[in-house]
Amino acid sequence: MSLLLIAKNRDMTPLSEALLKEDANLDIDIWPKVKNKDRVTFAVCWEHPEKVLDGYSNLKAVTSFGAGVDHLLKDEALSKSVKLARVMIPSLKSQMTEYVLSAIQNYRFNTSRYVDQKREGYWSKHDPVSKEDCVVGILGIGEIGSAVAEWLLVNGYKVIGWSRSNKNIEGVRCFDGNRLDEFLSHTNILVCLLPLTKETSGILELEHFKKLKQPSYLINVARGGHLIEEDLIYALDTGALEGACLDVFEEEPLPGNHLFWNRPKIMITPHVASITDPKEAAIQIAENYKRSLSGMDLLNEVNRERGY
Ligand code: NDP
Ligand code: OXD
Repeated sequence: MSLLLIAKNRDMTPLSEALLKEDANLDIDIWPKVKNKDRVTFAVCWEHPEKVLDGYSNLKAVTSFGAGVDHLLKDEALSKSVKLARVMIPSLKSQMTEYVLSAIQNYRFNTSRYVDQKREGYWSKHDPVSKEDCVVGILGIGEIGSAVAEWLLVNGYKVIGWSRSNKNIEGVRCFDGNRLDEFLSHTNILVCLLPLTKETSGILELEHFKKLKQPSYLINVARGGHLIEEDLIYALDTGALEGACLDVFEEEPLPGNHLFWNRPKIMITPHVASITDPKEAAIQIAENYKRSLSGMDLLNEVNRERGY
């Protein structure tokens, strides 16, 4: 029995080392070097190449190396009998809370305008956006969204949340799936922390931007597929949105000729809002490997029907 680690753009050696610290007897392969496909029963995947999981007939379970599982669910080579899981560890939440808070503060205090002005040697003051005009609406108030909400509350922001099922989080007014328009009408800063599914794909669209409370700003830290890119440009040009901070994109890396690069109102980071720590993740992955061998439910198992 062996574990296979597959990632296109990430070195999986630190994860392999951390897994061996958890259990020195593990037999681990790092793709593309695979000793014996038939021995592989468990795989860890991050942005794996298409069809790379073809031909692993003894695969019992696959875990994403991150919180999102959209890359696993769209892989048709994965049989429905293979269990799916994701990594959910405290540092994924704490990094995201810091990222979202700093994106909000950058917007409020005009940080990117001052960076542009410095480049041009130009001195001009801009009023900060008041906290009262910064009601933060979190789309997807799950594991990460609720941690972000709590941290923003501690920092004095008013926070509201939207999720499929109703939630009861102290200090956060929550709206269930049927009340999206109401949620949007109370939101200035829209933060997307939804999983990418059939229902949530394209949710960041013009009709929804127009329903936001003014002034409004967008932070997308979930997936590029949530955003209709041309709607963002239109919303920025027509004033429906003041600006946006984007960490994720339909195509990553964002192509060099993409029109987002030349838009001063769009802040861009290269999918770094929250990065899985291999040492912390190894504990959960080693446990899930053992569980998969004995046919138990996995930690943070994915519900294929819901898509997350
Ligand atoms: P969770 O599964 O814990 O939470 C998802 C939330 O979205 C839940 O509240 C869920 O509602 C809600 N939701 C799902 N579908 C719908 C729907 N159709 N309508 C309304 N609400 C819906 O996810 P996480 O918080 O762990 O992560 C969210 C996403 O963040 C990940 O899928 C990933 O794409 C992204 N991410 C990005 C990172 C980055 O570096 N940029 C890092 C980590 C994650 P309910 O509670 O009712 O089920
Ligand atoms: C994740 C991510 O899903 O990094 O964990 O995007």
